[in-house]
Amino acid sequence: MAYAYMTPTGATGSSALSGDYVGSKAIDGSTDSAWVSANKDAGTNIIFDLGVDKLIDKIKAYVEGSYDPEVCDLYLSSNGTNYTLTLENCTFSIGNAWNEVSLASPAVGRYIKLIMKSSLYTYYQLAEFQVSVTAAGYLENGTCICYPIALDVILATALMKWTHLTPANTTVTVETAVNEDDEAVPESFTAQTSGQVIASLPEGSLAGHYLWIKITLTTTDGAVTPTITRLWFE
Ligand SMILES: [Ca+2]
Repeated sequence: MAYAYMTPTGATGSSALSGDYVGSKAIDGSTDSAWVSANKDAGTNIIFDLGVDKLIDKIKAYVEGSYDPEVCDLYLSSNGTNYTLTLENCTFSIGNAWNEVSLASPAVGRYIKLIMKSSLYTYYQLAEFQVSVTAAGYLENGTCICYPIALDVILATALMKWTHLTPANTTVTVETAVNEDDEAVPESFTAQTSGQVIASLPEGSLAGHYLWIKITLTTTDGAVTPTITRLWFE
């Protein structure tokens, strides 16, 4: 999983002290130029555009020492309209140096809105802003639990099999559970091996018992996901 810092492709401040301090000054590659807001009015913000959705794990900002510490809330959006509060009280506490701030966990967004909350100076300021990203594709681990299947003698003796595709940094886990309630998801599942009989079979009669299958797809790479291509009994 390769995260790398990128400079956003666009930056728009909700206000600017003058034409010399517009939002784009925060992404022009120079720490000598900066976005500076016209005031410290509530809601003052700067919105960065990454061009496309990215999986974001960190940001870093360069602020002047006289503004340090500068505190803001970080919001993410994929469409530029609906924003989600992702990190509260994001603090840039090192003036005249890069401040790196990690998100609690990687999150997806194209637009990053920083709503400024406090600074030591009369205005808000950002000299440069970068975002640590990787491709946004398959973002989270996922679990699917199938609708329960009524157990019978044939199912109990059949071999449970599946085929899957697991690119690097991905895994597929299949587990089974058996209970006597076709509406209550079992609390615990047992690891299942392809080509084996159902691992979680109870002792004795199978009448009134139900089989549940839980599949977990795991990826630590934002760009690829594993796939279950087929699952069957024979
Ligand atoms: Ca700059």
